[in-house]
Amino acid sequence: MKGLFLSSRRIGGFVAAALLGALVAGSPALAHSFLVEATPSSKDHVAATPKTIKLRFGGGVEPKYSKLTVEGADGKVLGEGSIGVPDKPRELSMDAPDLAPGKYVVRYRVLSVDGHVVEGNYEFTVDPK
Ligand SMILES: [Cu+2]
Repeated sequence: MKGLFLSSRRIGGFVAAALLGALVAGSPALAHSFLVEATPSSKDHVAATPKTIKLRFGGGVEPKYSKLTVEGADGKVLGEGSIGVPDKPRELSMDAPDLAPGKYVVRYRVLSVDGHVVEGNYEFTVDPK
């Protein structure tokens, strides 16, 4: 997932560089705030609805311009939010909606402090009781 994103970014960068020349080729790419940890995390099975969904990124993110959503397996948005922690600029969380047993998708679209938007999604499962 991460590797795929990186390589598509690289291809995108290559195309842009071809179009715009050295201007784009010289832009820094290392500081993107990629997702490094999440609770619940990808492919997790949890026994009950988590109180919060928390994501930690590799760099600072701007809560005001970021969004986390939880979707059901049918793609319906069940909850969203973007709560930042002042002394933890790499973390974002949201209050989780009440979730029946089933599969859910956490989707994130965040603005990292270097100005780039990073987006992705992963699945977790609430197990039946
Ligand atoms: Cu970046």
